[in-house]
Amino acid sequence: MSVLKAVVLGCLALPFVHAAPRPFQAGPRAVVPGLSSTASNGTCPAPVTEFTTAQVPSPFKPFNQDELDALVAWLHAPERNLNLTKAEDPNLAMSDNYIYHIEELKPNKTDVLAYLDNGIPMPRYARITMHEGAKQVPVVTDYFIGPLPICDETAIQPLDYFYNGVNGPRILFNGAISAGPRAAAIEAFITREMTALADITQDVLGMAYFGEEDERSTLSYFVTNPFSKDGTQALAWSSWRRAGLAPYSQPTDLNIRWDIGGTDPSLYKLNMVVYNNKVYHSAEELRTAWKNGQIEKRPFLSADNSYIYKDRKGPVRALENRMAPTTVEPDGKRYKVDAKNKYIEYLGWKFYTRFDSDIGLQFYDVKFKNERILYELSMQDAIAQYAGNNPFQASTAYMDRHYGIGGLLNRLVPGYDCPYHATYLNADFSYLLKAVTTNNSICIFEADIGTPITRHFEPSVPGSAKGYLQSTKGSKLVVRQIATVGNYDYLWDYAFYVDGTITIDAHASGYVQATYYRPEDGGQWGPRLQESIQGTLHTHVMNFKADFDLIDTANTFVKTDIVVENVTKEWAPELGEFEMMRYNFTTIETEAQGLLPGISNGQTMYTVENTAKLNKWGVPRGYRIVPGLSNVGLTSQTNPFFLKSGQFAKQPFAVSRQHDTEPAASAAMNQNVPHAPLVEFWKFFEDGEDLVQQDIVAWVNLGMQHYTRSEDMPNTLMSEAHSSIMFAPQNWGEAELTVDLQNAIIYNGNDGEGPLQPETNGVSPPVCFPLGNQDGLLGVWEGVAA
Ligand SMILES: *[C@@H]1O[C@H](CO)[C@@H](O)[C@H](O)[C@H]1NC(C)=O
Ligand SMILES: *[C@@H]1O[C@H](CO)[C@@H](O)[C@H](O)[C@H]1NC(C)=O
Ligand SMILES: *[C@@H]1O[C@H](CO)[C@@H](O)[C@H](O)[C@H]1NC(C)=O
Ligand SMILES: *[C@@H]1O[C@H](CO)[C@@H](O)[C@H](O)[C@H]1NC(C)=O
Ligand SMILES: *[C@@H]1O[C@H](CO)[C@@H](O)[C@H](O)[C@H]1NC(C)=O
Ligand SMILES: *[C@@H]1O[C@H](CO)[C@@H](O)[C@H](O)[C@H]1NC(C)=O
Ligand SMILES: [Cu+2]
Repeated sequence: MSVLKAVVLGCLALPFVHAAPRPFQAGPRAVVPGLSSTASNGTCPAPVTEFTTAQVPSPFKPFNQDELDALVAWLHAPERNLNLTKAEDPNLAMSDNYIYHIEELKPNKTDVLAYLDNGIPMPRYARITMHEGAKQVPVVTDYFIGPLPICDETAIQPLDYFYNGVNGPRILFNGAISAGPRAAAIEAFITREMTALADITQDVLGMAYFGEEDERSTLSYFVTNPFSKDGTQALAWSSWRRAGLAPYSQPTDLNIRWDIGGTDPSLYKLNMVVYNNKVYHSAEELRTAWKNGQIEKRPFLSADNSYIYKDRKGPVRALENRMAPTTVEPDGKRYKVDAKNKYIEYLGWKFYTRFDSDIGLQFYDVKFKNERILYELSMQDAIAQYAGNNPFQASTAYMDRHYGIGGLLNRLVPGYDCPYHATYLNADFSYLLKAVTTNNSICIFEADIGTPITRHFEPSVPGSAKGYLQSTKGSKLVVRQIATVGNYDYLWDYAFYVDGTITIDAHASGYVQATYYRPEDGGQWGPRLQESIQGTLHTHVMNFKADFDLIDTANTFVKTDIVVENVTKEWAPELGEFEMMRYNFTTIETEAQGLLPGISNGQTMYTVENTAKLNKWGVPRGYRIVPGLSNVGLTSQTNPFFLKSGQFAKQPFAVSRQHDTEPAASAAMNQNVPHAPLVEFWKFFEDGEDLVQQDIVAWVNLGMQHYTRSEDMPNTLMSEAHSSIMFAPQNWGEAELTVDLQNAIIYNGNDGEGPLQPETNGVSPPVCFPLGNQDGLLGVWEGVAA
């Protein structure tokens, strides 16, 4: 361990330090104002972390196991008359009714605000997803139950008001998730069919499938989504891949479609086989072709699959044996967490978080300097649409809400996934019929934004030979979650800056869903990535709901375009007519105008304003929605796989009226019914409601066109697989909002004789924090002042 490393670790009193902290051997260095000595003693005491308690207990509370059990018992009571079979019944069949999932119903905004602002107690409800295979027309239905705790008034009702699709709160059974008895039936059926084809797959692919648990299986498969259009049929493509680590990146050229319609698995059928772009309509047809030697075999997957492992290889780079830089908090944490209420305070920011299995983290009642900015900030869905010269990739259109993003968080690795010293929160939620806690799966940390937040240098000030310089430290609080949804790891950061800015950043890593390499494809769907595989062109889109409540709920959406016009000016007679730009303001008056285009050349600014609340200068106080990196949408408007289910992703920006009846842009069950989804986003806009000084919601997208590259192997890089958006104050205050910060320095040239004295507002590194010669604050001006 190098001396520097020992000092840094010792100074921060990390609990897991291997070597005992060693005293710091300080070299000479410049005087740092505010420091009582010039040398660190090398051992900072562990700073005391402060906690907080939310003034109002969180309005959101996942059910504990007792509450879930009570709901299950209540639903199963004979007087409910629901003809339910126990979900844990070993003979549970698709043709039974059973409770699939229970969670806290997302409460109405009306009720949450009445509770937060006026202390009016909130009613509590449950959302239930029921598989109803015993019904005459088998369906899956969402219900809500309440009020809770269970009492005489407690009732179960279809959750009509959440959903605007043609089938209300239900989908036809064929669109149901492949889980429980259905998943088991599909696996048993595919095992039978593939075992019967084992001689052919062994010959053509060099691999075979005998079932997930069977040790002879060298193949594995994945059934892609969506496998239905509107729930009337279910035709599911499966891609055949090498079993083991990361099958997604080891596909063969074999794709098979299964008819998995209905609740009777004895009616399941092999529907189509596609190998080497040739279609076989039945197993018999395939076998006949094989026997007759009519199958043109492609090369086996390369035996070497070392490319999927990230084990270190190659020479070590100079100095790379040293630990990478990291965020440090030499003075302790500047944020406070109430872990019980999942409530956080940071330098003027206050907010609650909510969590559910569909989408994970959400933010509520976000206030800055005691004024409400957002009622809700929440991801709605994370989707991906693929394309490729084979049926599996061409029909893949994932909606990750379906898989339960919140349920797919995993433990964050300290020092790697999150900086050392981060604070970890558990995710508490319910999934299926269980109360779940995923320990340490959300991290909170403060970070340097990497630049000063403001800065200026004026070389000389009138009346003084010296200048004026100010620089203010830029910091932000980051709340992070990482969900591993199958092949991909998605990282989402929500950051709250000292200047009132909020950012969302999404990054992706993990394995690409690759395609078998076919040189004749000419790279049209992706380049060759390894011996046997090529990349697959796809689009990622993540939709976010930003329910701004700037001060109160009466807000207005304004579009400011920079337009260019030919003008003549009396003061420029020699120019005649010349082009000049100006702002042109458009208030988005109604939802009919609420579906907004993307921004070209930055010549449009979208702002949410409260036109009844003016700043000191008479300008409406507002926030701007600033597009960031890669705010992409889906490339196709009419593709069948996202026809009506993914409308939110076809829309660069949108603004609608907030309604408790339009709580989300997507739904977990949208996945398999793209032609009859629970939520059709564009319907929010059909009634053309007034948007001026109303409770409005902005819907925005992050995403990326994934131009796959050999650098996606073994895992996609978070540097480029990155998308962001920013919400920034726009005339929110009378001036920028960091003028109150003490972490700021001023050198004011009017101070008279002697070296220029910095003013650091009483904040400087603690004595124990090692600084180098270059860190002195005195003398930096002497060259300039001369
Ligand atoms: C109740 O469900 C079972 C299957 O679990 C079904 O066989 C039966 O017909 C159903 N009863 C009624 C009255 O719907
Ligand atoms: C939420 O609001 C909607 C629309 O007003 C209403 O229909 C619904 O019953 C409310 N839900 C609850 C749980 O009170
Ligand atoms: C989560 O943390 C709790 C409390 O520290 C502990 O009892 C439990 O075993 C942990 N769960 C897992 C899965 O590690
Ligand atoms: C301004 O006038 C010039 C010359 O007629 C023309 O080429 C240009 O397109 C005009 N610009 C705009 C914005 O109308
Ligand atoms: C300016 O905005 C108004 C109101 O939306 C619109 O009618 C007009 O066409 C815009 N002008 C230009 C030059 O874009
Ligand atoms: C080092 O300095 C800090 C104050 O910054 C003090 O709390 C600590 O006790 C000192 N440690 C030693 C070993 O002197
Ligand atoms: Cu991707």
